[in-house]
Amino acid sequence: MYGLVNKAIEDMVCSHFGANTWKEIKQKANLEMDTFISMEGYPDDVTHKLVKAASEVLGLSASEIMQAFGEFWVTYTAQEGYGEMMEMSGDNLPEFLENLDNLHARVGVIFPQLNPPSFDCTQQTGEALNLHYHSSREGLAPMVVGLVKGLGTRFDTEVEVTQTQSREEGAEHDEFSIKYKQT
Ligand code: 1DX
Repeated sequence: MYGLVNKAIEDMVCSHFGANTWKEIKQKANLEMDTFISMEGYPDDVTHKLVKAASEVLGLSASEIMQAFGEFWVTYTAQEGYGEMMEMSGDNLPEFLENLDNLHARVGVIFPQLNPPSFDCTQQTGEALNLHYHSSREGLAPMVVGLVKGLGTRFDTEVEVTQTQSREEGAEHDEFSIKYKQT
């Protein structure tokens, strides 16, 4: 994944727990590199090692960290140069989710090492939808829960996310039932 992802993890840990805790996590992860360049590609393993080390140091499950990270990602990217792109992608939760593949397509033109997931919305009503998540990466469903919650905060929308299909349990892809109400 692009270094932007690892930098976002660093920023999240530092803002909540401080630079010393981050140092400890980085040491535990035992990485080749000391800093990350946003626009450079890194093996997914680097991100996995960071999440595993953070989980050990902070005493939180990997799934809790990934969910918190999903929420963090929405505000982080809006602040770190991708605010305009986020604004172009929708004015409300369902619209943004519908536009995610377009957002990734635009990023992918400029950053060809992007390996984007794909999102589909079905059974859409004014207050609910089913979100289908296809990714070549495994284990990121908890992050998607956090991403949707982060979008809820972004759009002042109360949101309830329930995973209804799981690839870990043999389904072909992950699926989420999303209920929402703009306040
Ligand atoms: F609900 O399943 C809301 O590296 C959502 O594979 C979901 O392959 C917002 F410059 C710049 C760059 C860089 C911008 F090249 C990424 F560095 C992308 C900014 C998306 C904002 C996907 C990150 C692939 C890296 C799913 C989890 C990963 C998608 C991560 C969240 C808006 C983003 O993001 C999976 C990679 C951006 C960029 C957004 C993602 C890669 C998302 C969302 N994805 C890199």
